[in-house]
Amino acid sequence: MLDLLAAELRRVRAEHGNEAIFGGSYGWASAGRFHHAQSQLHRFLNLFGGFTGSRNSYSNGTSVVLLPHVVGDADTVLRKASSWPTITANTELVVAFGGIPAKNVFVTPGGITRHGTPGHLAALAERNIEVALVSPLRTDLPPTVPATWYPVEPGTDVALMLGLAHTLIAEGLHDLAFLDRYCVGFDTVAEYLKERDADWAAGVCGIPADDIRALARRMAAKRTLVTVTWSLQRIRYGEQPVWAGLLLAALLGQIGLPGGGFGHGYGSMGDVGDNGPVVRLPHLPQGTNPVRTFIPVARIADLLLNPGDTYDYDGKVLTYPDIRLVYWAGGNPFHHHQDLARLRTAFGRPDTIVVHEPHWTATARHADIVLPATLPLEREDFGGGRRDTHLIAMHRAVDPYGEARDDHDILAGLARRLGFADGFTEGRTAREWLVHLYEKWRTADAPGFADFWAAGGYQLPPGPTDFTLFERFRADPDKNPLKTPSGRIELASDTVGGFGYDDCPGHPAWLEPEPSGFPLHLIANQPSTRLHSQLDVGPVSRASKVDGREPVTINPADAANRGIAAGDVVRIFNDRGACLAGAVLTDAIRPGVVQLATGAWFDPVDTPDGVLCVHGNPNVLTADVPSSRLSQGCAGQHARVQIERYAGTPPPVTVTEPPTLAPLAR
Ligand code: PGD
Repeated sequence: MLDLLAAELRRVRAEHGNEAIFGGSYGWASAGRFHHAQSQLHRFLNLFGGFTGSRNSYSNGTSVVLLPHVVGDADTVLRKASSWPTITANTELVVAFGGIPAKNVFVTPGGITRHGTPGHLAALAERNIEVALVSPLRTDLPPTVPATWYPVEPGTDVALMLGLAHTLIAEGLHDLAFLDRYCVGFDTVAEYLKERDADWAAGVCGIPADDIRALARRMAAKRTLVTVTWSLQRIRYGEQPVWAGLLLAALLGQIGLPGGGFGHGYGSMGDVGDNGPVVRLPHLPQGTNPVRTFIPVARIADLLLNPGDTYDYDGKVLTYPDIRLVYWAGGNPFHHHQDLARLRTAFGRPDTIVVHEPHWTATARHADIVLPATLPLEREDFGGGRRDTHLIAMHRAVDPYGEARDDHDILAGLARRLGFADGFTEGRTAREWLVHLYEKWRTADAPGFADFWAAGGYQLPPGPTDFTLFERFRADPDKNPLKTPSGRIELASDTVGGFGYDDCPGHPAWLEPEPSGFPLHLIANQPSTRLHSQLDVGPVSRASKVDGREPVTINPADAANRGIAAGDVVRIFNDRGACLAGAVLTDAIRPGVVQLATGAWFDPVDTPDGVLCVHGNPNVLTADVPSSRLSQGCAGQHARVQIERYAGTPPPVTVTEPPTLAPLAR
């Protein structure tokens, strides 16, 4: 198989050039730093002459394009706003747009040693810190944290934020001195806000105007942290909730004060708000990609379907190259991408699709060549994430299953056939790489590799926690300006406005949703029983299924209107496709809203009405549209749908069994 693949890589490079190889290979892969599948693949493809790559992430790909224009540096807001201990010591009111969903905080890329967020959430409750939960789902905050629930209509947080902002200004509660010294663009937004009072906001977001005004007054009276989850930017016009949340915090004048201001992603990932040391852990060098072409990551189907087409991105006009070979290791696009029927068509276009996978995921099933990869328990590695307390020695627990090999070994075998084995492996086995990377990384205080490995890990020394950027800016904005054109927080941006994008104007704005003929609002959020689609066939995830299908949460009133009872198999559909799911009824969801987590392995059946996923993957329903022309981010968090009780015997779920394979022609 590797001979065949080496020949195909050579052919594509010779006939079409390295640009025709798409190696973005987006995905989480699994814990462990050396065997990180994308790092291995990118090192390999760089040595092969390069590849068309991808930028940003499905997690926060909209924010990371917007924030540099607004605060100069996305990382400032994403990872260096108030730390959890600072919040629990100083904050009096947390206004949590999207909540702080505890289910998301047990992971970080590379692994995580200790789980701090649940303890910090408990501390919020112990210290009687007021929490305003703004979400259609009550489950976006653990039930143990007392909160006032504002069950906002999905996708209307911006209207609520603007209504709050209007109240602050109308009642003279905004901090003019702060706005003057640290921000630009206040006059522009103040003019825009004139028409957007609390009554207007109430009509859009469904929260009573009196409640909006009362919340604004409490925000001005207390040390207030405004937080916005990453899920809120994973929608059409996803820049707006982030920018409007920042505007709200700027009006309060508390940015740079301990426990006040703005935060983004508490509850979106385990390391946000963590005050562990900032340490670069050992990692595999990837080399340099000589090919310059790339896509914003969520444009994968457009890339494959529309070679030669142009599109906007962050003030530039880019062109899709003509992709002939797709190489994926450590990701599951048939889980993470939107409009899976369209993605299926797109995957039919390149000459060859290659996938490394430990499991028979839908992506593996759509590939021409599948190379079985090992799981972390079958290999040796280092584990540890950003701001972690330990570097963990990940010992092999079991031998590799069947013919599975490490991504590194697969790629080393290919590199040998292609004539650059020495460049790829540098003459080292995987174990020798671990020793080499560790010894190169360790300081005098850390034990040698043998002792580190025998001890099972190493406790990292304390280091700078680096939470001071906004504090330094606040202390002296002339000496410590932000990296924006003005050096200040840009409440209105001439740069963004100058791009002329109708779907992302030059200041935070309410943009009307596109009309839909489907009555219910679907939230396709992160699951609580697995990481994305990983181990969906494992016992924890399977125990949560209803009749073997992904549970869909429905308000009892919506269920009753449709004759749906708890435990029924339901069909969720719109004009892009349909899926089956198992009904779970609860009052903890706003009426008119249904929730179906991502990650059920795509199990398609072709029907006269189009594709039906019998297992419950919401990405058959989500639209493959960008958040905006600015960021081209993923907009998969929401979709409009209808639901009905499934009449008759539902088709069985088959994706949990390996596919039947025809013998390989020799
Ligand atoms: P995973 O299920 O983690 O999803 O998308 P992502 O592709 O990261 O896929 C990782 C795959 O890597 C798994 O199939 C796993 O088996 C495989 N794998 C694990 N370890 C290894 C290894 O060592 N080697 C190899 N070769 N393979 C390995 C996640 C993405 O989904 C993200 S980050 C977000 S935030 C998005 N969220 C949403 C959303 O909110 N709503 C919708 N509708 N869609 C989303 N998609 C996005």
